[in-house]
Amino acid sequence: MLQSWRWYGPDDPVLLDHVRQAGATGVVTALHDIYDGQVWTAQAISKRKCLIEERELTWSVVESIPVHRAIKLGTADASHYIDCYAETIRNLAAAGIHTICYNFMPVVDWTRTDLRFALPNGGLALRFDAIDFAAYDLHVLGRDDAHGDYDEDIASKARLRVEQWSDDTVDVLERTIIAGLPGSEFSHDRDGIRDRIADYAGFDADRLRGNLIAFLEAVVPVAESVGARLGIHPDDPPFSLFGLPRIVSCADDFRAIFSAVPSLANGMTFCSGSLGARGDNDLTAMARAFADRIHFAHLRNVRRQENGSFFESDHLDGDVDMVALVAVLLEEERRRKAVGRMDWNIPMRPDHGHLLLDDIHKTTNPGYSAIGRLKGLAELRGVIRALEAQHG
Ligand code: DNO
Repeated sequence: MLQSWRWYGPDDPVLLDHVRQAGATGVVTALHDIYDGQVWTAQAISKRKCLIEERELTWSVVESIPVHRAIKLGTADASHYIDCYAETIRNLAAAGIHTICYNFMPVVDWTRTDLRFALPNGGLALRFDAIDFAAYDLHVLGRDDAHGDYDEDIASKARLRVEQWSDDTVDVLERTIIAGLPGSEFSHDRDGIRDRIADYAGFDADRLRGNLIAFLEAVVPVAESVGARLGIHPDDPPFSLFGLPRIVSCADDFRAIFSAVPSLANGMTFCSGSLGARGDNDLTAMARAFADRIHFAHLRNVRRQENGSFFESDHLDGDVDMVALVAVLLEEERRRKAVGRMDWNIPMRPDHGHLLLDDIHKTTNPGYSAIGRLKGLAELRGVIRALEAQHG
């Protein structure tokens, strides 16, 4: 596997020199300052690529080219933004960058409620608490119709929860949920998110899926023609938030996406932490079923808790059978090599890491501190080495 590392660009407190020390050779990055659907020009791409290559690293994956909300909503200007997207794919491919991760989550990208959840060993992890989320949605945001989206048990726990909150608690939680975690395409305030949610009035999963398929029908042929591969990232968490449809959460969702646009350029980012937050997702089976379309892997673990809550556990310990998953990915690499696929070396990155040691007191991007990921990568590398050794 191609060992990679997410880097947020020149402002990332974790430097490319640190990436080298971690032993990764691939860099996963994006032009994060271009988030409004504009074309990434050849010059801007080349500037970023040079920074990476100066450190003797390779820009292995783009994470992400944001999909403009006009495309998700299917508004009249969608085709303009689809053209821009296609142009960006062409420009990246011309620079030799062929693997592109993106998501199709409405309004919010990845979402947590707690960025400093204390682990028994003193480290800190990211966590999603379903009751905190419901309490925020029902009682702070006060979203219209929210009551219809929670069962009575969750709603009554949420009612008790909100009574215990101070103004500060609400402030921190609100920022955590809606201000956008690193790499998110969106940052909202309370009124802003109400408006964005209202944009989706009358949307169900089929309508959102229809817009995803229209997007793929336009951009997948472009990707295929320039040798690029698109890997859709699963919803994180893989269930509805704010009553909005999520359509990339389980095996059936992926099947629908792939059968609508069968080209292998229409693939997935296999994010074990996102998919693993749902007990009914069998990750090993999903990796086997979609192996030939896995263009990128995010390797991370989760421990599921009551009511749909979860926290990010150690990379090898949690509800995801990481060893079994890596074994499927390595088997797929051998299969690709045997059939002569050029993209046999699947890029992976240690996804997220705990706050550990000195990092606890530093300012880092949540989930993307150096030491926690260093540990994660080292553990995963050990698994890869040991499994590879079994095959000579
Ligand atoms: C979080 C990331 C996501 C991911 C996007 C892909 O850590 O995995 O922000 O980059 O959803 O578009």
